[in-house]
Amino acid sequence: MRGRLLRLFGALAAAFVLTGCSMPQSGVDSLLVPPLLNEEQNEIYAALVRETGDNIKLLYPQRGENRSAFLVINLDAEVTSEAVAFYQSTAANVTSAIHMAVLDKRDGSWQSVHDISLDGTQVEDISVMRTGGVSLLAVGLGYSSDNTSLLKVYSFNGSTMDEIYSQSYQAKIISDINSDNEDDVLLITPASEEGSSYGLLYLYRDGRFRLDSEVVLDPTITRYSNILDGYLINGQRAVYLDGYRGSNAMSTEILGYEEGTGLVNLTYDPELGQRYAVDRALGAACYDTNRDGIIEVPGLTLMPGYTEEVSGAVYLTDWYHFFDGEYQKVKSSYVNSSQGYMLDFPERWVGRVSVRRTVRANETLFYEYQNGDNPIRQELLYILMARRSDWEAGEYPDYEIIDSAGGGQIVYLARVPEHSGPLSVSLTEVKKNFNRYF
Ligand SMILES: [Ca+2]
Ligand SMILES: [Ca+2]
Ligand SMILES: [Ca+2]
Repeated sequence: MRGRLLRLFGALAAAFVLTGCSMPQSGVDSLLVPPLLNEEQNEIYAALVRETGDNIKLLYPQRGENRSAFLVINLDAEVTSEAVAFYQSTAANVTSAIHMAVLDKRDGSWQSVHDISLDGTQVEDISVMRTGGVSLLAVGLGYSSDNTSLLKVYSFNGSTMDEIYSQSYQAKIISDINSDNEDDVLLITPASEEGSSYGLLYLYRDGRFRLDSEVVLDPTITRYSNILDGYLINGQRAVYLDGYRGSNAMSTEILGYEEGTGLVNLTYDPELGQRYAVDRALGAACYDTNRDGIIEVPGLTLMPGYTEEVSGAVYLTDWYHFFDGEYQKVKSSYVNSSQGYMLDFPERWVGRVSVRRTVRANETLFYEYQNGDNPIRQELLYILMARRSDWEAGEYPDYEIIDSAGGGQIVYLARVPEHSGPLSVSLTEVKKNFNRYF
Protein backbone atom coordinates (compact mmCIF):
# COMPACT_ATOMS: atom_id res chain seq x y z
CA MET A 1 0.00 0.00 0.00
CA ARG A 2 2.67 2.49 1.02
CA GLY A 3 4.71 1.79 -2.09
CA ARG A 4 1.70 2.21 -4.32
CA LEU A 5 0.77 5.49 -2.65
CA LEU A 6 4.26 6.83 -3.03
CA ARG A 7 4.34 5.94 -6.70
CA LEU A 8 0.99 7.60 -7.18
CA PHE A 9 2.18 10.75 -5.46
CA GLY A 10 5.38 10.75 -7.43
CA ALA A 11 3.44 10.75 -10.69
CA LEU A 12 1.05 13.43 -9.48
CA ALA A 13 3.85 15.57 -8.14
CA ALA A 14 5.69 15.44 -11.44
CA ALA A 15 3.15 17.82 -12.89
CA PHE A 16 3.70 20.36 -10.16
CA VAL A 17 7.24 20.65 -9.05
CA LEU A 18 7.51 24.40 -9.54
CA THR A 19 5.67 25.45 -6.41
CA GLY A 20 5.46 29.19 -6.14
CA CYS A 21 6.15 30.04 -9.77
CA SER A 22 3.74 32.11 -11.76
CA MET A 23 4.04 30.11 -14.95
CA PRO A 24 5.34 26.73 -16.01
CA GLN A 25 8.92 26.82 -17.19
CA SER A 26 9.15 24.02 -19.69
CA GLY A 27 12.93 24.05 -19.93
CA VAL A 28 13.54 24.04 -16.18
CA ASP A 29 10.79 21.46 -15.65
CA SER A 30 12.29 18.98 -18.09
CA LEU A 31 15.48 18.67 -16.03
CA LEU A 32 13.86 18.22 -12.63
CA VAL A 33 13.28 15.04 -10.67
CA PRO A 34 9.94 15.32 -8.79
CA PRO A 35 10.07 15.30 -4.97
CA LEU A 36 8.39 12.61 -2.89
CA LEU A 37 5.44 13.72 -0.80
CA ASN A 38 5.66 13.55 2.94
CA GLU A 39 4.17 11.26 5.58
CA GLU A 40 1.38 13.64 6.55
CA GLN A 41 0.22 14.01 2.95
CA ASN A 42 0.11 10.23 2.64
CA GLU A 43 -2.05 10.02 5.78
CA ILE A 44 -4.42 12.67 4.46
CA TYR A 45 -4.71 10.88 1.14
CA ALA A 46 -5.44 7.57 2.86
CA ALA A 47 -8.18 9.25 4.94
CA LEU A 48 -9.68 10.76 1.78
CA VAL A 49 -9.87 7.48 -0.16
CA ARG A 50 -11.39 5.73 2.87
CA GLU A 51 -14.35 8.07 2.27
CA THR A 52 -14.38 8.30 -1.53
CA GLY A 53 -13.00 4.95 -2.66
CA ASP A 54 -9.94 4.46 -4.86
CA ASN A 55 -11.40 5.85 -8.07
CA ILE A 56 -10.38 9.46 -7.66
CA LYS A 57 -7.87 11.79 -9.20
CA LEU A 58 -6.43 14.60 -7.08
CA LEU A 59 -6.57 18.07 -8.66
CA TYR A 60 -3.64 20.40 -8.23
CA PRO A 61 -4.16 24.18 -8.30
CA GLN A 62 -2.62 25.41 -11.54
CA ARG A 63 -1.36 28.78 -10.37
CA GLY A 64 -0.56 30.76 -7.28
CA GLU A 65 1.27 30.04 -4.07
CA ASN A 66 -0.60 26.92 -3.04
CA ARG A 67 0.17 24.18 -5.56
CA SER A 68 0.36 21.00 -3.55
CA ALA A 69 -2.34 18.31 -3.45
CA PHE A 70 -3.44 19.28 0.06
CA LEU A 71 -3.65 22.67 1.68
CA VAL A 72 -3.05 22.23 5.41
CA ILE A 73 -4.19 25.30 7.29
CA ASN A 74 -6.25 26.30 10.30
CA LEU A 75 -9.62 27.51 9.00
CA ASP A 76 -11.76 27.67 12.13
CA ALA A 77 -11.81 28.56 15.82
CA GLU A 78 -10.43 25.17 16.87
CA VAL A 79 -6.62 25.50 17.06
CA THR A 80 -5.42 22.54 14.98
CA SER A 81 -5.15 22.63 11.22
CA GLU A 82 -7.60 21.31 8.68
CA ALA A 83 -6.68 19.89 5.28
CA VAL A 84 -8.41 20.81 2.04
CA ALA A 85 -8.20 18.61 -1.05
CA PHE A 86 -9.70 18.79 -4.53
CA TYR A 87 -10.47 15.72 -6.58
CA GLN A 88 -12.54 14.29 -9.39
CA SER A 89 -14.06 10.85 -9.58
CA THR A 90 -12.52 8.60 -12.22
CA ALA A 91 -15.31 6.00 -11.98
CA ALA A 92 -16.92 5.54 -15.38
CA ASN A 93 -20.54 6.00 -14.33
CA VAL A 94 -20.07 9.15 -12.24
CA THR A 95 -19.96 12.81 -13.40
CA SER A 96 -16.51 14.35 -13.29
CA ALA A 97 -17.52 17.31 -11.09
CA ILE A 98 -14.77 18.87 -8.99
CA HIS A 99 -15.07 17.98 -5.33
CA MET A 100 -13.66 19.87 -2.40
CA ALA A 101 -13.08 17.77 0.71
CA VAL A 102 -12.20 19.10 4.15
CA LEU A 103 -10.39 16.78 6.50
CA ASP A 104 -9.72 17.27 10.17
CA LYS A 105 -7.40 15.52 12.57
CA ARG A 106 -9.52 13.95 15.30
CA ASP A 107 -8.13 11.69 18.02
CA GLY A 108 -4.80 11.70 16.25
CA SER A 109 -5.93 10.61 12.83
CA TRP A 110 -7.19 12.38 9.72
CA GLN A 111 -10.89 12.09 8.89
CA SER A 112 -12.97 13.48 6.07
CA VAL A 113 -15.56 15.85 7.60
CA HIS A 114 -17.12 17.68 4.65
CA ASP A 115 -17.35 17.21 0.89
CA ILE A 116 -19.05 19.42 -1.71
CA SER A 117 -19.07 19.47 -5.51
CA LEU A 118 -18.07 22.66 -7.32
CA ASP A 119 -18.58 24.21 -10.76
CA GLY A 120 -15.82 24.37 -13.34
CA THR A 121 -13.46 21.89 -14.94
CA GLN A 122 -10.22 22.79 -13.16
CA VAL A 123 -8.93 24.38 -9.97
CA GLU A 124 -7.02 27.49 -11.00
CA ASP A 125 -5.77 28.58 -7.61
CA ILE A 126 -6.57 28.62 -3.94
CA SER A 127 -5.78 31.40 -1.49
CA VAL A 128 -6.27 31.85 2.19
CA MET A 129 -7.72 35.28 2.95
CA ARG A 130 -7.15 36.85 6.32
CA THR A 131 -10.01 39.17 6.81
CA GLY A 132 -12.44 40.11 9.60
CA GLY A 133 -10.34 38.13 12.08
CA VAL A 134 -11.06 34.82 10.32
CA SER A 135 -9.44 32.75 7.59
CA LEU A 136 -11.48 32.41 4.43
CA LEU A 137 -10.75 30.04 1.60
CA ALA A 138 -10.87 31.58 -1.90
CA VAL A 139 -11.10 29.08 -4.75
CA GLY A 140 -10.64 30.06 -8.40
CA LEU A 141 -12.37 27.63 -10.74
CA GLY A 142 -11.69 27.48 -14.48
CA TYR A 143 -13.68 26.21 -17.40
CA SER A 144 -11.88 24.52 -20.26
CA SER A 145 -14.41 25.97 -22.70
CA ASP A 146 -13.71 29.72 -22.30
CA ASN A 147 -11.63 32.42 -20.61
CA THR A 148 -14.10 33.10 -17.85
CA SER A 149 -13.41 31.76 -14.38
CA LEU A 150 -15.41 31.66 -11.19
CA LEU A 151 -14.28 32.81 -7.75
CA LYS A 152 -15.91 31.27 -4.71
CA VAL A 153 -15.02 32.22 -1.14
CA TYR A 154 -15.84 29.91 1.75
CA SER A 155 -15.94 30.19 5.49
CA PHE A 156 -15.43 26.98 7.50
CA ASN A 157 -17.47 26.74 10.69
CA GLY A 158 -15.92 23.55 12.06
CA SER A 159 -18.12 21.12 10.14
CA THR A 160 -19.25 22.68 6.85
CA MET A 161 -17.86 25.07 4.23
CA ASP A 162 -20.28 27.98 3.80
CA GLU A 163 -20.14 29.86 0.51
CA ILE A 164 -20.09 33.59 1.21
CA TYR A 165 -19.16 34.95 -2.23
CA SER A 166 -19.40 33.84 -5.85
CA GLN A 167 -18.50 35.91 -8.92
CA SER A 168 -17.21 35.25 -12.44
CA TYR A 169 -14.01 36.95 -13.61
CA GLN A 170 -11.28 36.92 -16.22
CA ALA A 171 -8.51 37.98 -13.84
CA LYS A 172 -8.32 38.56 -10.10
CA ILE A 173 -6.08 39.61 -7.24
CA ILE A 174 -6.63 38.73 -3.61
CA SER A 175 -4.67 41.23 -1.60
CA ASP A 176 -4.99 44.21 0.70
CA ILE A 177 -5.70 46.79 -2.03
CA ASN A 178 -6.94 49.59 0.27
CA SER A 179 -4.18 49.12 2.88
CA ASP A 180 -6.37 48.46 5.93
CA ASN A 181 -4.65 45.16 6.81
CA GLU A 182 -7.59 43.06 5.56
CA ASP A 183 -7.51 41.06 2.34
CA ASP A 184 -9.80 42.29 -0.44
CA VAL A 185 -10.98 40.88 -3.76
CA LEU A 186 -10.18 42.76 -6.98
CA LEU A 187 -11.84 41.24 -10.04
CA ILE A 188 -11.61 41.98 -13.74
CA THR A 189 -15.02 41.12 -15.12
CA PRO A 190 -15.58 39.16 -18.32
CA ALA A 191 -16.15 41.56 -21.26
CA SER A 192 -19.75 42.76 -21.64
CA GLU A 193 -21.58 42.53 -24.97
CA GLU A 194 -20.34 46.06 -25.82
CA GLY A 195 -16.81 44.82 -25.19
CA SER A 196 -16.11 46.66 -21.92
CA SER A 197 -14.59 45.06 -18.86
CA TYR A 198 -14.58 46.51 -15.37
CA GLY A 199 -12.29 46.36 -12.41
CA LEU A 200 -14.35 45.72 -9.25
CA LEU A 201 -13.08 46.02 -5.69
CA TYR A 202 -14.88 44.08 -2.94
CA LEU A 203 -14.19 44.64 0.75
CA TYR A 204 -15.20 42.25 3.54
CA ARG A 205 -17.67 43.77 5.98
CA ASP A 206 -19.87 42.00 8.55
CA GLY A 207 -19.49 38.53 7.17
CA ARG A 208 -19.73 39.24 3.44
CA PHE A 209 -18.00 40.94 0.55
CA ARG A 210 -19.49 44.27 -0.60
CA LEU A 211 -18.66 46.26 -3.72
CA ASP A 212 -16.49 49.23 -2.74
CA SER A 213 -15.72 50.81 -6.12
CA GLU A 214 -15.33 50.08 -9.82
CA VAL A 215 -13.42 51.37 -12.86
CA VAL A 216 -13.89 51.02 -16.61
CA LEU A 217 -11.04 49.31 -18.40
CA ASP A 218 -9.69 50.04 -21.88
CA PRO A 219 -12.28 48.47 -24.25
CA THR A 220 -9.66 47.84 -26.96
CA ILE A 221 -7.98 45.23 -24.73
CA THR A 222 -9.57 41.96 -25.80
CA ARG A 223 -8.21 39.68 -23.09
CA TYR A 224 -6.20 40.02 -19.88
CA SER A 225 -3.46 37.47 -19.46
CA ASN A 226 -1.61 38.47 -16.32
CA ILE A 227 -2.40 40.44 -13.16
CA LEU A 228 0.14 41.49 -10.56
CA ASP A 229 -0.10 43.66 -7.50
CA GLY A 230 2.68 45.86 -6.23
CA TYR A 231 3.56 49.52 -5.91
CA LEU A 232 4.34 52.66 -7.88
CA ILE A 233 7.68 54.39 -7.22
CA ASN A 234 6.02 56.75 -4.68
CA GLY A 235 4.88 53.78 -2.58
CA GLN A 236 1.26 53.90 -3.78
CA ARG A 237 -0.34 50.51 -4.15
CA ALA A 238 -1.05 49.52 -7.78
CA VAL A 239 -2.35 46.58 -9.79
CA TYR A 240 -0.74 45.87 -13.15
CA LEU A 241 -2.77 44.19 -15.90
CA ASP A 242 -1.16 42.74 -19.02
CA GLY A 243 -3.58 42.24 -21.87
CA TYR A 244 -3.87 41.58 -25.58
CA ARG A 245 -4.87 44.35 -27.96
CA GLY A 246 -6.11 42.12 -30.76
CA SER A 247 -3.85 39.23 -31.67
CA ASN A 248 -0.56 41.00 -32.44
CA ALA A 249 0.07 43.43 -29.59
CA MET A 250 0.13 43.45 -25.82
CA SER A 251 -0.19 46.35 -23.44
CA THR A 252 -0.33 47.14 -19.73
CA GLU A 253 -3.05 48.88 -17.79
CA ILE A 254 -2.46 50.09 -14.23
CA LEU A 255 -5.05 50.50 -11.47
CA GLY A 256 -4.53 52.32 -8.20
CA TYR A 257 -6.51 52.97 -5.03
CA GLU A 258 -7.23 56.47 -3.77
CA GLU A 259 -8.74 57.32 -0.41
CA GLY A 260 -12.29 58.66 -0.88
CA THR A 261 -12.49 57.63 -4.54
CA GLY A 262 -11.63 53.95 -4.39
CA LEU A 263 -10.30 52.16 -7.43
CA VAL A 264 -8.85 54.40 -10.18
CA ASN A 265 -7.55 53.56 -13.65
CA LEU A 266 -4.18 55.32 -13.96
CA THR A 267 -3.62 54.56 -17.66
CA TYR A 268 -7.06 54.92 -19.23
CA ASP A 269 -9.81 57.52 -18.96
CA PRO A 270 -13.03 56.76 -20.87
CA GLU A 271 -14.02 60.45 -21.09
CA LEU A 272 -10.71 61.92 -22.20
CA GLY A 273 -9.76 58.84 -24.18
CA GLN A 274 -6.43 59.46 -22.47
CA ARG A 275 -4.04 56.57 -22.76
CA TYR A 276 -0.53 56.01 -21.50
CA ALA A 277 -0.34 52.50 -22.84
CA VAL A 278 2.77 51.35 -24.66
CA ASP A 279 2.14 48.44 -26.99
CA ARG A 280 4.67 45.69 -27.47
CA ALA A 281 5.13 42.39 -29.28
CA LEU A 282 3.58 39.33 -27.65
CA GLY A 283 5.20 37.44 -24.84
CA ALA A 284 6.48 39.79 -22.14
CA ALA A 285 4.70 40.40 -18.84
CA CYS A 286 5.04 42.86 -15.97
CA TYR A 287 7.48 41.69 -13.34
CA ASP A 288 9.26 42.85 -10.22
CA THR A 289 12.79 42.34 -11.53
CA ASN A 290 14.59 43.36 -8.33
CA ARG A 291 12.04 42.19 -5.71
CA ASP A 292 11.47 45.64 -4.24
CA GLY A 293 7.70 45.59 -4.71
CA ILE A 294 7.73 48.22 -7.48
CA ILE A 295 6.57 46.53 -10.67
CA GLU A 296 8.52 46.96 -13.90
CA VAL A 297 6.54 47.20 -17.16
CA PRO A 298 8.19 45.62 -20.21
CA GLY A 299 8.75 47.01 -23.68
CA LEU A 300 10.31 44.85 -26.39
CA THR A 301 12.87 45.82 -29.01
CA LEU A 302 14.48 43.45 -31.46
CA MET A 303 18.05 42.42 -30.79
CA PRO A 304 20.50 43.47 -33.54
CA GLY A 305 20.21 41.28 -36.63
CA TYR A 306 16.62 40.14 -36.07
CA THR A 307 13.43 41.19 -37.84
CA GLU A 308 9.88 40.62 -36.69
CA GLU A 309 9.16 38.39 -39.67
CA VAL A 310 11.80 35.82 -38.69
CA SER A 311 10.45 33.07 -36.48
CA GLY A 312 12.44 32.80 -33.28
CA ALA A 313 13.32 36.50 -33.27
CA VAL A 314 15.08 37.45 -30.03
CA TYR A 315 14.03 40.58 -28.16
CA LEU A 316 15.67 42.84 -25.64
CA THR A 317 13.27 43.69 -22.81
CA ASP A 318 13.32 47.32 -21.73
CA TRP A 319 11.85 47.73 -18.25
CA TYR A 320 9.90 50.86 -17.34
CA HIS A 321 8.40 52.41 -14.22
CA PHE A 322 5.06 54.13 -14.75
CA PHE A 323 4.42 57.22 -12.70
CA ASP A 324 2.34 60.35 -13.15
CA GLY A 325 1.42 59.58 -16.74
CA GLU A 326 4.93 58.76 -17.91
CA TYR A 327 7.08 55.74 -18.47
CA GLN A 328 10.68 55.98 -17.36
CA LYS A 329 13.18 53.40 -18.48
CA VAL A 330 14.91 51.53 -15.66
CA LYS A 331 17.14 49.06 -17.51
CA SER A 332 17.28 46.50 -20.34
CA SER A 333 17.49 42.72 -19.99
CA TYR A 334 17.62 39.53 -21.96
CA VAL A 335 14.78 37.40 -20.56
CA ASN A 336 14.76 33.63 -21.03
CA SER A 337 11.43 32.64 -19.53
CA SER A 338 11.52 28.95 -20.40
CA GLN A 339 14.92 28.52 -18.74
CA GLY A 340 13.91 30.77 -15.86
CA TYR A 341 16.51 33.52 -15.93
CA MET A 342 17.24 37.04 -17.04
CA LEU A 343 20.49 38.89 -17.66
CA ASP A 344 20.56 42.67 -17.29
CA PHE A 345 22.46 44.19 -20.19
CA PRO A 346 25.26 46.59 -19.33
CA GLU A 347 24.29 49.93 -20.95
CA ARG A 348 27.29 49.63 -23.31
CA TRP A 349 25.80 46.42 -24.75
CA VAL A 350 22.45 47.91 -25.80
CA GLY A 351 22.20 48.06 -29.61
CA ARG A 352 25.58 46.36 -30.10
CA VAL A 353 25.23 42.93 -28.51
CA SER A 354 22.90 40.24 -29.80
CA VAL A 355 21.87 36.79 -28.60
CA ARG A 356 21.39 33.38 -30.19
CA ARG A 357 20.98 29.78 -29.16
CA THR A 358 23.93 27.50 -29.73
CA VAL A 359 23.92 23.89 -30.96
CA ARG A 360 24.27 22.73 -27.34
CA ALA A 361 20.94 22.20 -25.53
CA ASN A 362 19.89 25.09 -23.25
CA GLU A 363 22.89 27.23 -24.14
CA THR A 364 22.80 30.87 -25.20
CA LEU A 365 25.57 32.94 -26.79
CA PHE A 366 25.89 36.70 -26.26
CA TYR A 367 28.03 38.29 -28.99
CA GLU A 368 29.11 41.59 -30.47
CA TYR A 369 27.00 42.03 -33.57
CA GLN A 370 28.22 43.15 -37.00
CA ASN A 371 26.43 43.55 -40.34
CA GLY A 372 27.15 41.07 -43.07
CA ASP A 373 27.25 37.34 -43.59
CA ASN A 374 28.94 36.58 -40.31
CA PRO A 375 27.11 38.59 -37.64
CA ILE A 376 29.36 37.39 -34.79
CA ARG A 377 32.18 39.91 -34.52
CA GLN A 378 33.23 38.71 -31.10
CA GLU A 379 31.91 36.09 -28.67
CA LEU A 380 31.35 37.69 -25.27
CA LEU A 381 29.52 35.23 -23.03
CA TYR A 382 27.92 31.80 -22.92
CA ILE A 383 25.14 30.94 -20.44
CA LEU A 384 24.08 27.32 -20.04
CA MET A 385 21.36 25.67 -17.95
CA ALA A 386 22.35 22.11 -16.96
CA ARG A 387 21.84 19.34 -14.46
CA ARG A 388 24.12 19.70 -11.46
CA SER A 389 25.00 15.99 -11.74
CA ASP A 390 26.33 16.54 -15.30
CA TRP A 391 28.36 19.53 -14.12
CA GLU A 392 29.77 17.52 -11.21
CA ALA A 393 30.66 14.71 -13.61
CA GLY A 394 32.92 17.18 -15.42
CA GLU A 395 30.83 17.65 -18.52
CA TYR A 396 31.38 21.41 -18.72
CA PRO A 397 35.00 21.99 -17.70
CA ASP A 398 35.32 25.60 -18.92
CA TYR A 399 32.17 26.86 -17.19
CA GLU A 400 31.52 28.31 -13.75
CA ILE A 401 28.34 28.12 -11.68
CA ILE A 402 26.59 31.48 -11.38
CA ASP A 403 23.23 30.36 -9.90
CA SER A 404 21.03 27.34 -9.26
CA ALA A 405 17.37 26.27 -9.37
CA GLY A 406 15.08 23.35 -8.60
CA GLY A 407 16.40 22.91 -5.06
CA GLY A 408 19.96 22.83 -6.40
CA GLN A 409 19.32 20.13 -9.00
CA ILE A 410 19.81 22.63 -11.81
CA VAL A 411 22.77 24.94 -12.26
CA TYR A 412 23.26 28.00 -14.42
CA LEU A 413 26.75 28.04 -15.86
CA ALA A 414 28.66 30.85 -17.54
CA ARG A 415 31.74 30.95 -19.74
CA VAL A 416 33.51 34.14 -20.74
CA PRO A 417 35.70 33.55 -23.84
CA GLU A 418 39.02 35.38 -24.12
CA HIS A 419 38.26 38.80 -25.52
CA SER A 420 39.04 42.43 -25.07
CA GLY A 421 37.58 45.80 -25.95
CA PRO A 422 34.84 48.04 -24.59
CA LEU A 423 32.12 45.34 -24.71
CA SER A 424 34.02 42.77 -22.72
CA VAL A 425 32.44 41.54 -19.54
CA SER A 426 33.85 39.84 -16.44
CA LEU A 427 32.36 36.85 -14.65
CA THR A 428 31.81 39.11 -11.63
CA GLU A 429 29.68 41.46 -13.71
CA VAL A 430 27.76 38.52 -15.18
CA LYS A 431 26.98 37.21 -11.69
CA LYS A 432 25.83 40.66 -10.60
CA ASN A 433 23.54 41.07 -13.63
CA PHE A 434 22.10 37.53 -13.59
CA ASN A 435 18.77 36.82 -11.87
CA ARG A 436 16.28 34.00 -11.74
CA TYR A 437 13.05 34.78 -13.61
CA PHE A 438 9.88 33.01 -12.49
CA1 LIG B 1 -8.94 24.17 13.20
CA1 LIG C 1 -8.16 45.70 2.58
CA1 LIG D 1 11.01 46.37 -8.96
